[in-house]
Amino acid sequence: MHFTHAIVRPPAANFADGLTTADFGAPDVAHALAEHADYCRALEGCGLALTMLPEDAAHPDSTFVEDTAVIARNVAVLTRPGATSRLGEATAIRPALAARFHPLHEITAPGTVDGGDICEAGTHFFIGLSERTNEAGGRQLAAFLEGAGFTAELVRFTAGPGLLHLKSGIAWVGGRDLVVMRDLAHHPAFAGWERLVVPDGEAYAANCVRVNDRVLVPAGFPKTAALLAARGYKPLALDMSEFRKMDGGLSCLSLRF
Ligand code: CIR
Repeated sequence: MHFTHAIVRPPAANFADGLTTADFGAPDVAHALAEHADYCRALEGCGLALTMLPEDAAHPDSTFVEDTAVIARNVAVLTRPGATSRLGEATAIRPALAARFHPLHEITAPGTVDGGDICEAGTHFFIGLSERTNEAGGRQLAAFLEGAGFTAELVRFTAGPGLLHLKSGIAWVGGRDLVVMRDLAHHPAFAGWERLVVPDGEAYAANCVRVNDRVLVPAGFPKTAALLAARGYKPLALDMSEFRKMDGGLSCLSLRF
């Protein structure tokens, strides 16, 4: 897997009006912009060329671009986000995707999919069924992926605090290696995979992202960084404090391809 591009969108001034279940207080937008800029620099440092979309105050959660599409090599699917306030984000990002991907598939009603529920693991896809991604949406997505030569499976899990999306609790980092939060470690879908279980107190760090030769990890979770390093990966820590306040993690801030 080698990425050359990413699409990002900085948080808008009303970022704090987005959806959240976290109990860490309101985000500071100036701080969030600084963290976003560091994130962008990190992606560039990994060799990615960035497409920076403009801030979109019509959608306070729009910095979490990952939820609006699923992109895998030769297939791109515009999602239909599961939260009503986020539905328009797919429409807003469509031109940027349509300019690059032909065909651009899309999830249609009654299906809903948030990209954060979709975990690519090499040629296999775990499609989490959450409060945002429903079975109709999951099946539509699986059909697009299978049509492009991938395998896919629906993964039912219990979403809850700290586990908004499947990828809030799991990340594929390479080969057969999955980073998982303890609550998901024994889920039958992941049997047969090598599970690197995030140490107690560091569940948020399960949302890490392999980007070429680095693994982006949230700063402040040193045991997870050490776990990855011991396995031969090269972790790169990034501050995520303001995005965490809005239930966001590292993967949500970009669409990588
Ligand atoms: C939401 O609730 O939709 C946003 N506040 C957070 C979305 C995070 N996205 C992701 O994990 N892929």
